[in-house]
Amino acid sequence: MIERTADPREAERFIRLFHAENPSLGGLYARLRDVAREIARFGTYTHTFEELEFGARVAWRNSNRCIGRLYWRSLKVRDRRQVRTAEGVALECVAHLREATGNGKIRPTVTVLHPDTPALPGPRILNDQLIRYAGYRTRGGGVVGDPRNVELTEAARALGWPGGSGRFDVLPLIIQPGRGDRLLCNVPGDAVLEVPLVHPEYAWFAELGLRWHAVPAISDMCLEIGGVCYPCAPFNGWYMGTEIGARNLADTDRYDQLAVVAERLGLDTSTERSLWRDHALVELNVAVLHSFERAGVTISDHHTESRRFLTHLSREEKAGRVCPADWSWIVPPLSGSATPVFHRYYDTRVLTPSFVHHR
Ligand code: HEM
Ligand code: NRG
Repeated sequence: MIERTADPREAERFIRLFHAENPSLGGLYARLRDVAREIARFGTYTHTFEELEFGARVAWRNSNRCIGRLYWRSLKVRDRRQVRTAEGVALECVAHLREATGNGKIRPTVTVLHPDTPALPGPRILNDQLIRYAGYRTRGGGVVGDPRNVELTEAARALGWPGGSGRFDVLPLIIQPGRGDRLLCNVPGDAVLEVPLVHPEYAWFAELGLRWHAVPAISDMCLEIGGVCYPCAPFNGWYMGTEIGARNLADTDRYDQLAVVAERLGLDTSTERSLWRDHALVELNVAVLHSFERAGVTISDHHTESRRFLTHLSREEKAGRVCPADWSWIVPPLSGSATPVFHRYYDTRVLTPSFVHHR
């Protein structure tokens, strides 16, 4: 739902959940009464910081597509609910990146900006992540950069971004405030940590000129807590290597590097049966993990992250909860069957609080 008024039943369900999981708090009935009154008068209500923090953490816990949920309790919640101007949102996004990136030891973080209210929608970020590489259409019908971001690049240009010509040009943020015009904001270079990709054995790999940013920060999902919608709540964890090595740099509709890598490896690309794609995928993924580690940037491999996820599942079961998951997203895109998450099914329930795609 994209209601700007808070559904009182959702609010009650959330407040009950918060108190059920934090039994030492007390005061459930007084809080339920206050929330009901607030909604009746204003059409919405304000979460306490503790409710917000719990709600955001549980939204991560409820992310069916996320393999990285073991550390859901340690999510750092930056409460910036008073911020609603485009300039304010831009500053907070940059501050978020700086804090979450640290010196490479990445901290899972969410920044919560102004919610939707009956009076006014909250601000929104048009970029699907805080850091995205431009994709420029060429005359020949190809793309320089990330083909996934061609539309976003064109939207930035239409708003006056001069653009560049590189394969890894960081796009500006496009911020839509609740009222008024969109704002274009360049992300300062020192807020964007990047890792140049090298291979532990093949010196030529560096010549491919590949790189990736350290922090995946999803910025276009709505954080829904107890009937309140926070449309601007960018969050990040760290990368699992396959996201970069098996998808972003490998997919044919992304950077499409498998043939390039296979050729440099001297593989026989004239027949599928040489499994040149598979071989190139592995070397590309080795390079990603090696390069991040060498740069001191947090990253995990899919075997470790799969094991952690199963630990998370059993912890959740012990806590008496179901841990819903979407097999098609949880299983890594490389060596799926060599990871333990492949060999079972999951509960597919959809729970709230949650991060949802409204766009
Ligand atoms: C999806 C890993 C932290 C929420 C994913 C995916 C991976 C992943 C591999 C699938 C992405 C894809 O296939 O494109 C991790 C790792 C983390 C982490 C290694 C390290 C700490 C977080 C945090 C949050 C989160 C902190 C929220 C607070 C989500 C959500 C999705 C997702 C909502 C689905 C995104 C979508 O629908 O496009 N995660 N994650 N994750 N993760 Fe995590
Ligand atoms: N596959 C996307 C990122 C999706 C979310 N992945 C995470 N999230 N690791 C990509 O940019 O490759 N996170 O919050 O850590």
